Amino acid sequence: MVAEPALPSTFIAELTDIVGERDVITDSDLRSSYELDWTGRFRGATPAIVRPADTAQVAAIVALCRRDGVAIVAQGGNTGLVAGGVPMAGELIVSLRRIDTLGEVDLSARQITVGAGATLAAVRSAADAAGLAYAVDLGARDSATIGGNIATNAGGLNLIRYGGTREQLVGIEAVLGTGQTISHLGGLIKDNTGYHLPSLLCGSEGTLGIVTAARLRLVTRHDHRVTALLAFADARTAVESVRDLRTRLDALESAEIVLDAGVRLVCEAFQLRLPFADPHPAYVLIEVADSHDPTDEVAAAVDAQSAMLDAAVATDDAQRTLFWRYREDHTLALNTLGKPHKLDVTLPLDRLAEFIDTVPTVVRGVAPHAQTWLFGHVGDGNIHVNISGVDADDETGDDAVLGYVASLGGSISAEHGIGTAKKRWLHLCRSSAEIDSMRAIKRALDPDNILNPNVLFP
Ligand code: FAD
Ligand code: 2HG
Ligand code: ZN
Repeated sequence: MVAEPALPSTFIAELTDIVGERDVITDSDLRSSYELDWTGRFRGATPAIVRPADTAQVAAIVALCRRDGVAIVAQGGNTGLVAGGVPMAGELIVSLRRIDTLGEVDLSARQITVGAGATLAAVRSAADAAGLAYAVDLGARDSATIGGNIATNAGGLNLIRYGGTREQLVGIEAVLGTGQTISHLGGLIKDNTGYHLPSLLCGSEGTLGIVTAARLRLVTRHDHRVTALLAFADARTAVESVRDLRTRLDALESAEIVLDAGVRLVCEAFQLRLPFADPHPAYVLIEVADSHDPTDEVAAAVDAQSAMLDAAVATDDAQRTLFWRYREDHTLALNTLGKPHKLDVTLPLDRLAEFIDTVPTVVRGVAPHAQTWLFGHVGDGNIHVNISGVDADDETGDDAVLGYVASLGGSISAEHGIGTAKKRWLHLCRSSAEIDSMRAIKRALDPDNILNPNVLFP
């Protein structure tokens, strides 16, 4: 929590000249939802939210902020989970939500150009309506924006098949901290003309430029889906089974792990029935999508899993939705326990089961009253560790988990980014030479250090 920040009224008036009175928000009640992160754990404070309608307005705002040294946090849907999109140091919020254009789907190139403020769900629907699909999907699809997805290099539920956001990004438009606008939206898929700026901006968490538009790759839409829930006695057999299923099922789109305690929490929070008559320690949700009905291939692959204790295949949309709720509703259900600490880590696949088995003990060792919840994108080696029952600012559990992750050769952020929440641990995964190089890039593209200056760097 920071002290109430302020900007001179002349500065607010200049912002108003750029975007109009309606789109400069200074009223404290209206500011509140922009200042608080999705988990409720991180509340910042901002003097104002400014809502540009196009790239030229973003450029004008950046120019003004450079002139007066005003720090900016770019914000999309405010679903980020690392306190990167909320004004933890009193920054001005530039909300991109108004820039939500959806271009025509280019069927021959299989691409679409969209505004940064378009929601992921809107982009997915536009692709679907044209008979194609946008490959990235995640639980916050209705609020998360493409600009936010790009800034965090969002991973999500389909990464094992298609890669994450960076792999979908063909071109980008952004206003850099230098005040210059770069716009490279032509959509050429072969284009070796120097540094690939879309890749650089992707995952940069709003520190180098404010993304205003993107050219995205679309993929084949598969109309036949089979979703199954497999039960296992432990994490080791679950992880081994996923490894085997990947070799058997080319069209495997998702492989997600949940554990008994998390499934019970979800079922209690939302009055859902438990998945099987008897509980099992670990469950893997798989989804296969193809242009023909893949039921027989899935059945054969599932039958081959000798360590599996039980399995259920969704026979209709209602059951498929229920299976996904067991997984996706973890994040919502955990919020009923307070304000969990969230750590999105990746482990090498051969250390994953050991991590899942051991990490609750690691947390209890430093925070005896804490409870550890584990679930995630097991096919990618990405486990979400949530710690409940500790104070919002007590980071002893976070420290123990991230140190343990690093000791196993893992990453402290698989997909949510570093934000402000994890910046003190960046050194666990990045050498000082790497951090120096990132700082040099930051200085070159944001010489006045006005773009999200409070995130990423320790
Ligand atoms: P915000 O929260 O608004 O911002 C996130 C970061 O991006 C901030 O640093 C912000 O400054 C920056 N930013 C936002 N817009 C721009 C822009 N136009 N230009 C420059 N910088 C910008 N993430 C995953 O990777 N995989 C998941 O499976 C996943 N599931 C989730 C499920 C739930 C229920 C929730 C709440 C979150 C989930 N997330 C997941 C995290 C989050 O949704 C993603 O990180 C998402 O990409 C954030 O988008 P946003 O528009 O909400 O960004
Ligand atoms: C997910 O995969 C998200 O559901 C959120 O990345 C993870 O709540 C979390 O910790
Ligand atoms: Zn995730």
